[in-house]
Amino acid sequence: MSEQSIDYKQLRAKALSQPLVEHIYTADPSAHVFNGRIYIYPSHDIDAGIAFNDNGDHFAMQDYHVLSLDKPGGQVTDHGVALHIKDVPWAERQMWAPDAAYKNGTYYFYFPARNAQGRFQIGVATGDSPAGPFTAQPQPIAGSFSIDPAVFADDDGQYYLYFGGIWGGQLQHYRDCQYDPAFAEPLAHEPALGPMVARLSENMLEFAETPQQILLLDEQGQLLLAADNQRRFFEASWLHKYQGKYYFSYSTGDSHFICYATGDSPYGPFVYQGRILEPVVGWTTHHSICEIDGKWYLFYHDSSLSEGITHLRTVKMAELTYDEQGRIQTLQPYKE
Ligand code: FUB
Repeated sequence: MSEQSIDYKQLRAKALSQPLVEHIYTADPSAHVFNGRIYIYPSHDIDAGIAFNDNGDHFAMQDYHVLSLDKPGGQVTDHGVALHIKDVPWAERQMWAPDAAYKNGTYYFYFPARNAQGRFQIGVATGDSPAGPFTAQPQPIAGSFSIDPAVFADDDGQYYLYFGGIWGGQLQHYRDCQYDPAFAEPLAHEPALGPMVARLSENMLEFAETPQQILLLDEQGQLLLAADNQRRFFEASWLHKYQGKYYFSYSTGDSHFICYATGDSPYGPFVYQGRILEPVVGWTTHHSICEIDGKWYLFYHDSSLSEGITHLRTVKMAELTYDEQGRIQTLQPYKE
C-alpha cells in the first residue's frame, strides 16, 4: 500500500497506541525513569522546507524538548526547550536522536549534530533536572562520530554509549574510528557494519576507551551480511538488560523493522533473535525500551499524525511482553 492511499483516520483508529503529544512533532524517543517519573528524550521534528533525500537532510531539527509523565496513560508534560542548537558552539545543524543518563546528582544529555564540516559528532550537555535545561560542553565528545547516542547504565555502575547509523548517519565513512569519505558500505556478500560502543569515563563527558564495533551474529554464529537488510544494523541503537541478559535493539532502516539480538556482555557479540516492531507509517523507525513499575514498555514513533510526512513524527508507547524464554513478542503498530 502506498502511503498516498492510506486512510489516516482509519489507521489512527487502528493504531496500537495514540500519540503522547500532538502540539509538536516528536521522534526517536529515549525513555528513562528518574525519581519515579517517566522522562522521554525525543527529537523535535520541524518542517524546514528541505526535500526528502537518502541523506536525511529533511530532518533539520534545531532543538530538543523533554516530555514527562507520572505513569503510563498519565498526562504528558512538555518541559519546553531543553537545549537549542544556537547554544551548542560546535553544532551547525540537524539535532538528531538524543538520550540521557543520571549520575551523582547530574543529568547528562547526549545528542548528535553536524559540525561545520558537515560531519556528525556527539555532544554532551549537563543539567541538574531530568527535564533540562541542559548546558552543552563547548566541544563534542573527543573521538565521537555518527549519530543516535544511547546510554546504558549497567548494574556495576559502568555507563556505555552506543551509537552509529549508516547512510545519512555517515557510519559507512569510518573504519576503526578513522574517517575517509571514500569508505563506503560493505559489498552485499561482506559483513554489514555494526553499531559502535564505548564505555564512558567517570565524568560521563568522554570515552574511557576507543569505541569498538559490535558484532551482530545470526543463529549460526556468522556475522550478519550487508545484503541482509531485513536483519542488519542501520541505526537507532538501544541496550537494556532483562533477566541478566543484554538485549541490543536497533532499526534496520530501509526495511523498517525494529529488531533485537542478545548477548552476555554490553560489548556483545549479540545473536539476532527477531523483530520487536513491524514497520510504522513513515520511513524511519526508532525506539527505546524501559521498565516501569515491573512492566516493560516500547517507546517508538510513527508519521500517522502528519499523514505520512516522514520527517514529522509522533512518539508513542506500548507495553512489551516477553515469553518464558525471554523472547520479545513482536508488536504490530496497527491492528488488523
Ligand atoms: O531523527 C533523525 C534520524 O531519523 C534519527 O537519528 C534516526 O534514528 C532516524 O529516526
